[in-house]
Amino acid sequence: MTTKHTSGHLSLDAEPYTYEFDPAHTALVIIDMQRDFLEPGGFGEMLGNDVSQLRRTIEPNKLLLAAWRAAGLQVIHTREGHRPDLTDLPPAKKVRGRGATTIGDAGPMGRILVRGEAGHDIIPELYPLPSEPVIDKPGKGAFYATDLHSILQHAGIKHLIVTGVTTEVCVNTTVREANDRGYDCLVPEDCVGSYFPEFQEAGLKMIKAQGGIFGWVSDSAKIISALEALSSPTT
Ligand code: TIU
Repeated sequence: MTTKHTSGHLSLDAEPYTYEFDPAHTALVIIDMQRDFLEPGGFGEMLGNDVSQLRRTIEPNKLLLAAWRAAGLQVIHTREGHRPDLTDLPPAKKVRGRGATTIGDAGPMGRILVRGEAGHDIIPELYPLPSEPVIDKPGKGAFYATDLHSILQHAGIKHLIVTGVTTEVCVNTTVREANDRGYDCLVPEDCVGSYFPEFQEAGLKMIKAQGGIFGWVSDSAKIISALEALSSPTT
């Protein structure tokens, strides 16, 4: 059940307990919904991963993004990737995995995880509007070596709804970074995905364990109905 709390303040069912937020001070942060991670024939699939595990998040993210935009709230997108000259690519990251094809090499949709290449860009279903900041991040966390914290601070943001891929890698790292910087993070479980079902489950459990050690877990339908309560208050 979703309730309208007080003017501008919403609360919704979440684990480990009710999540309370003021939408005007809350950003929807969509992590790395990039073609190379999600599309058949991309880098993720080339590594042997099952992209359908991630693709099930597209529709719920579309609905949540549409509701968030309709309410006029802050949206931020991120992309994992590197400069074309790879000067921001740590050598350790370049060689990790000992793959024949690694970051910066020619891949199925251009150079892998290089800014400006087709595979690096966000999938068309969730494409950013010109007014929505896109954070290009060289790491797994969205705060490391980016201006995300400044952008959020200038916009007065205190709460983050974090969606995207992958649950245990870039979403988890970003939620941990955000938590340490004082943001209250909510993760809608249907809007985050992992190539590995066991990591999807564990990645969500880690966030909400120990009284919400890093944040809260809920789902997109609850967030959308909370927003509807905001736009049509009953009393
Ligand atoms: N965005 C993100 O999670 N990047 C990754 O590399 N994820 C993997 O699961 N490999």
